[in-house]
Amino acid sequence: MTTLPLKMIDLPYDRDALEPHIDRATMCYHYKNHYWGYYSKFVNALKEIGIGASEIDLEFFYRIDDLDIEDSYKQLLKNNWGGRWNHSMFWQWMSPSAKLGTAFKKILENEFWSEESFRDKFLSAAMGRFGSWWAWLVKKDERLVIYSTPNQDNPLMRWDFQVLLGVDVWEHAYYLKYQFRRDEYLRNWWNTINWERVEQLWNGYEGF
Ligand code: MN3
Repeated sequence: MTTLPLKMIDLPYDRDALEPHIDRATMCYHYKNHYWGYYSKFVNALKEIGIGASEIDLEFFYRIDDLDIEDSYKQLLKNNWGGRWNHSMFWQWMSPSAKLGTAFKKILENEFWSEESFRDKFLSAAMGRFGSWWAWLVKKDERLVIYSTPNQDNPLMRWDFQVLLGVDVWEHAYYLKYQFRRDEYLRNWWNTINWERVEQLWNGYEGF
């Protein structure tokens, strides 16, 4: 069992490094308040129910339902494990500099015909739910599939797929700068995608 470090990851760039697409104020709030909130609630819930950090691995999701605890604790663990994992990955799915490399561009074109058509499909999944959610690109049987999941859920909770890319479509991810203009946020976020990380994940990289 590979245990996951029970800590917040540092932002791999400065708070203003993704300007003008993601502004400094949003980055500060998102990281310090929201990410911290998921992390601390998860850690506190573990303490309250007496689960040690050494028992936390990627399969922990699947075991939550079998734990001998109250249902409200199960939901609390899922929400905050999800929030913590999703955001830990999200910070690394953005970069001030990474570009789509030739190798992964070919893989995208194989599945979606062109980078533009992939972008349109991914962004329409990211636009298309009610409430708060995430949109995902996953690797399933050597192919690329787009999903979205509500709340802080993610594909790991239901399927054993390699998650390659995800975008936070909660209002807190864009409201300070974009207000209700979710589509503008998503189109600008597109310019921040860390394709290098996406390609590493496609190639089997596991980790934070
Ligand atoms: Mn968020």
